[in-house]
Amino acid sequence: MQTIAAIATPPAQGGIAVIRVSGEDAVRIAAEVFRPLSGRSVTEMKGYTACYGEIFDGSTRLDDGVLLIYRAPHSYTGEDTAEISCHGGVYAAKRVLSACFGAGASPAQAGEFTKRALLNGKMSLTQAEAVADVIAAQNEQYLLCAGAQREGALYRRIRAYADELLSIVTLIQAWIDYPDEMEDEFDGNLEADKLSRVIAELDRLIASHGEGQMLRSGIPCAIVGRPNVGKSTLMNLLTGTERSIVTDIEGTTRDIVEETVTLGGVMLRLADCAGIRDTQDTVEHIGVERMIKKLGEASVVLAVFDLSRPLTDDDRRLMELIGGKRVVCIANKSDLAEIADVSELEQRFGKVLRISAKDEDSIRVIAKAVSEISGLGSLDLTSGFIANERQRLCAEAARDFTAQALDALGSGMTLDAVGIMCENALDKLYELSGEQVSETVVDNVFRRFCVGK
Ligand SMILES: Nc1nc2c(ncn2[C@@H]2O[C@H](COP(=O)(O)OP(=O)(O)OP(=O)(O)O)[C@@H](O)[C@H]2O)c(=O)[nH]1
Ligand SMILES: [Mg+2]
Repeated sequence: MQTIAAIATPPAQGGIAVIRVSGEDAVRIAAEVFRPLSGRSVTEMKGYTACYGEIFDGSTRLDDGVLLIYRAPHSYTGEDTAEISCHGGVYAAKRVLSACFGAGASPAQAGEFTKRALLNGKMSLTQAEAVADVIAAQNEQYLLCAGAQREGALYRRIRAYADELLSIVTLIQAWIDYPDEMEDEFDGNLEADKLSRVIAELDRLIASHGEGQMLRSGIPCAIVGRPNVGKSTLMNLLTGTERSIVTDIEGTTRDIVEETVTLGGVMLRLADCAGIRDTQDTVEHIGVERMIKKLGEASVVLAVFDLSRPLTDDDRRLMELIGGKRVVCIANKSDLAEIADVSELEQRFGKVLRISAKDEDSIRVIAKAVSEISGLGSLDLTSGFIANERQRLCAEAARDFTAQALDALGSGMTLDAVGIMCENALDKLYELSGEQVSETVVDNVFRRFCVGK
């Protein structure tokens, strides 16, 4: 396999840039471009050793930096690898890379280092995919889950289901080969129980896809209510910014203002919307329409009411609009005299949070409620989850084949047929884990990676 090279750090100015070279000729190429100041020989450097020196392109000195050597198979890719750290200038890094090309390296494709790690048995496909998830993580919770996935959590989970199916297939095979001896061994009810268990587990796994997506990108969360109840004040409190304009004029917010925050360990994609009311104002009317659309997309709704005034028909229209949603009911302006009939809100929502959007302590109260209502605060995906579309499609197909196997068993079809359905399900699980997967699928996975990873 050719020796490849790429810049592993982002194409921006920074403290250092790292140029990664991997393959049979990695150490020779490093020796050509890097001269240790100590005079030691690069080709004799052991794995996991580093040295300081100068970087050259032919006779041109480019920079000074550090060379780190990994020896196969003890490297990320499983191949000999050299990492040259130079000063973090965009041009400096590009020049060091071109010096490596000059010494015989080929440009790495997107994700090619990780692809080689996969091909060299350093990790499974789901572990390789998790590398992209660790890189994409923007909050603590997702980082922990992606980290567990990287350690093989999903792989282990799939293996457990595959082992269960395999035990059924093996039993059926034995029954077909030795029907007389196996007559007492095969208990249809027992095998049906096993299949039902696998189906339930796969259903749980498939559901983890949506949860994982929410952890990764944040929960879409709309802040709604009639004009002037304090939605934008709340938005600013939760984001710790002055993103939304606040005035005492009704209909201040028209366009949707969006910001991402982490509350109670849960990442929220907050959308501050126009206040709901009938209006002749063309611009505000469009704002209300956008609010209704945003409400449709929201998984969690922060419904804001004004404690200091009686509830109105617009409040009641809102209550109808958010029926069926996960709602945190917020009775705002608790610093003023309570005029609104809170029992009406309590009847509708059960729990009502009396807060003031001008009081910092309200953040904690709302964070707790959001964490509870979304169910994500306590969600633990560290036992593995479905992280992307490829995995979801495989898991769904495996689930459907297992359900067909269970139907076949229940409806008295031949055990042969049951066995074939189980084998189909197994194939899908092996595709999911990457143990049985086409080159095209693998290429597609790594195409989404960045160059240098
Ligand atoms: N006393 C008091 N006033 C508040 C509180 N929250 C908001 N306000 C005031 O209520 C008025 C309206 O606040 P906004 O945040 O602009 O209300 P809004 O719901 O975004 O209004 P629209 O954008 O018009 O829909 C402003 O004068 C705020 O200062 C609160 O907790 N207590
Ligand atoms: Mg507003």
